[in-house]
Amino acid sequence: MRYLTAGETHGPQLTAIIEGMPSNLKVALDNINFQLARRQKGYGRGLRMQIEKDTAQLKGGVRHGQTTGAPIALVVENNDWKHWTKIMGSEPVDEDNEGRRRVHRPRPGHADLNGGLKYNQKDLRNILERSSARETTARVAVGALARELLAEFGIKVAGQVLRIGDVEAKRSDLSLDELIRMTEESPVRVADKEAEAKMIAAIDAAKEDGDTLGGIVEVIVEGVPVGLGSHVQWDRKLDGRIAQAVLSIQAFKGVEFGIGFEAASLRGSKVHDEIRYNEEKGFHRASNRAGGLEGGMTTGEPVVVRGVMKPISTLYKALQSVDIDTKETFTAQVERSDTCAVPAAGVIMENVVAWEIAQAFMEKFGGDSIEEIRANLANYQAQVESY
Ligand code: EPS
Repeated sequence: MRYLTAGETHGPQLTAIIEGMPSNLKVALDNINFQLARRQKGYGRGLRMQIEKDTAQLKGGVRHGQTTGAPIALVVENNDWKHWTKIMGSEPVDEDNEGRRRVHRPRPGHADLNGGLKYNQKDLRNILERSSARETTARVAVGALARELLAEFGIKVAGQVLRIGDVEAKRSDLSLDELIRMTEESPVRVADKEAEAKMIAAIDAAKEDGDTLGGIVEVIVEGVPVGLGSHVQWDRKLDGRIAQAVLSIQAFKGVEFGIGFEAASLRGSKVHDEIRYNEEKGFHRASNRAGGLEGGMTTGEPVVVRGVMKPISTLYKALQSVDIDTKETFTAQVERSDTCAVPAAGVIMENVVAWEIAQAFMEKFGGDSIEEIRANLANYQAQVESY
């Protein structure tokens, strides 16, 4: 399976084409829209989220609520487009710099300057419009489709925020369903109520100071069969592929699995997961410090992956930069921005991880229809059980 997205943050719409989804998968638009709505929530978002009410439209590949096996075309319109039709239209315009909303002052921390240099663009809007995290709307919609596929085979995805700024949440040993229930109710997607209040206060304080906050989010995938991904070639290792997907989310700077970076300071005896066997569970692990992946393959334990998001780069408390026309130093002016998008980033991460798992699942059990995949999976499960 593969997909591409297109579209600008203030353009008419975001578009995704998804190739390789099997036929006969039930697709409920409500489930896609539910994921889109989750991405728009979260304490600390700015004014743009009051303008957008993201809803997906399926323009190909789905008929009468089921996939046909044809490429799926998916569209999410930007409500803000009506304010930008001239500025962002595809037709030539006579407007001056101001009319075009030309950007010549690159914002530190964004793609503006290196993108402008690379693509030889003197209007940095041509970079920022596409580098914007608005693009994640399309990726969440694609991930929502992947979740439908995974759900068909009992695979569940959940996420939680573990840190915002200097406030850390306590990790709990809630069941996945309980974790989903708790985080869904929380404005910062955290299960630890004490940390929740402190996180909200930290976001308020950063906003007051014209500053922004980053954090850490965790995604857990349960029900994944053993053996997705492969040790035999570097680009088939599933942990590497998930890491790439996570780091491709705007503003993400780090990724870890299981105990992750903590492994650097522990002895091997405190890091590796001992192997056990019993009739009921078959082969399994005594612990899951590896985060569900060894040798680039799933172990059958839950996949546990965390991502680090840096604070949003657009600050009201402006940073210094250099004008590309005059080469003079200036202090950036900001019209609107989010203070903290970590809760939303958690939703995005759930959905990009879901896609990677679904893609590896399709490589292993791939068939053209859900029925064919079901038979392939059952055959493999029987092989694993009798091993
Ligand atoms: C973003 C800047 C803001 C965010 C936007 C991402 O948009 P604007 O410049 O229009 O105020 O609101 O996020 C979204 C629109 C979204 O849907 O998440 C940026 O520069 O990346």
